[in-house]
Amino acid sequence: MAHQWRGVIREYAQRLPVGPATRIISLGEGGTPLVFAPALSELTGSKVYLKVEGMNPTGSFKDRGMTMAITAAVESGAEAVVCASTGNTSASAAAYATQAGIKCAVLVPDGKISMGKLSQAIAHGAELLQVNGNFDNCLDVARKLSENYPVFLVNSVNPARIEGQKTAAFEVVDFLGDAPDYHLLPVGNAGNITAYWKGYREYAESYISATAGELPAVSTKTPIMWGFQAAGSAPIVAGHPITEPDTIASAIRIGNPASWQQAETARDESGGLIDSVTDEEILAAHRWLSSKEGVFVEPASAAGVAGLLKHHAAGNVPTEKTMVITVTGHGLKDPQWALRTADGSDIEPTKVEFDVVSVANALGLTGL
Ligand code: AN7
Repeated sequence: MAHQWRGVIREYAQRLPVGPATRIISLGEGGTPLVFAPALSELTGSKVYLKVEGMNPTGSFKDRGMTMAITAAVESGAEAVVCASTGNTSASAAAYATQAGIKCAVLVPDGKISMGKLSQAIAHGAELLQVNGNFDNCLDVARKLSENYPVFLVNSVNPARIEGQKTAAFEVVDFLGDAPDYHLLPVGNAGNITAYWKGYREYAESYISATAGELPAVSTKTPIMWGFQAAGSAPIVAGHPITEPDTIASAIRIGNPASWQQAETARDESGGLIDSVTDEEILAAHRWLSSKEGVFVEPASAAGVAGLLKHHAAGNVPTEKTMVITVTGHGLKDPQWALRTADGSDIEPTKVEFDVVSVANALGLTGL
């Protein structure tokens, strides 16, 4: 008999700050596929898996954190939430706030978020404001709004978000039987790398649960964390904030990450790295995923794969290891990038008449 996944809070209740009386707001997030990537595995000689986070209810990993953040908002009696967003956080906040029956305001950089994400926030009835500024400006205003007005902040500076997002690391270990040797992912505001590192550490150590007492370690080790920023928006790599971040990967166009320090901790404690990948490398990885692995992602989501390809070319990727790469959001969020060739020209689908000979000719088939 089929069993429905119950969402990350119910699946991992013992390891999350919830109790028996908590009203859980969930859309069934998490439980996403860990897909073996044959072409990347063949290239590197390691076993490479993709954690396909586009399979979450609103199409990105943000839902794992949002189920916790909106649950916490409701628990605190909030009637409205606010977030700044490059798009995915706003789509997720709007959906979960709708289920909770509370208001949602989102601040997005004007003209800099994809149509798919904009449509989601609007479809769910969020109060959407396009701010004349970038994401970092939006986050600054959202924080001040939550400090001075009756609105609850659901950006990843809210610890509830990190708690929910750490469940992705639990799933990886639960599916593989142990932690992977390496974990690669995109870095924007740096909440996700913070959350994965927290999850991996909690699974490798005995864990004191609020509801269940001491829980034994689940994994024997933690992975080496490799995070990748877009080259035009790579403050952690540069060592200073970027005032005018730029990249085609709009989801990670962030110049001053809120969890900067925690990302460096994850890097340093795991013996890993945070590096940058160019827009060309991101688009090549995006194309690799769709054309060789069968996985369609939005450009920012391909940054981890771009990082693997870059470091493989430089001879830095070991063989015979287990590697997990998080691909963070669905390709349908921002589909325009698929309709372009590597040299930037538009791809036009072939048009044919409705007869079998025209179709066979267009496909280059000869008769039996
Ligand atoms: C597809 O939605 O910051 O390093 O406001 O949408 O945890 O910020 C999105 C970030 C990677 C970076 N991939 O994750 C937002 C937002 C996708 C994303 C990231 C984002 P973090």
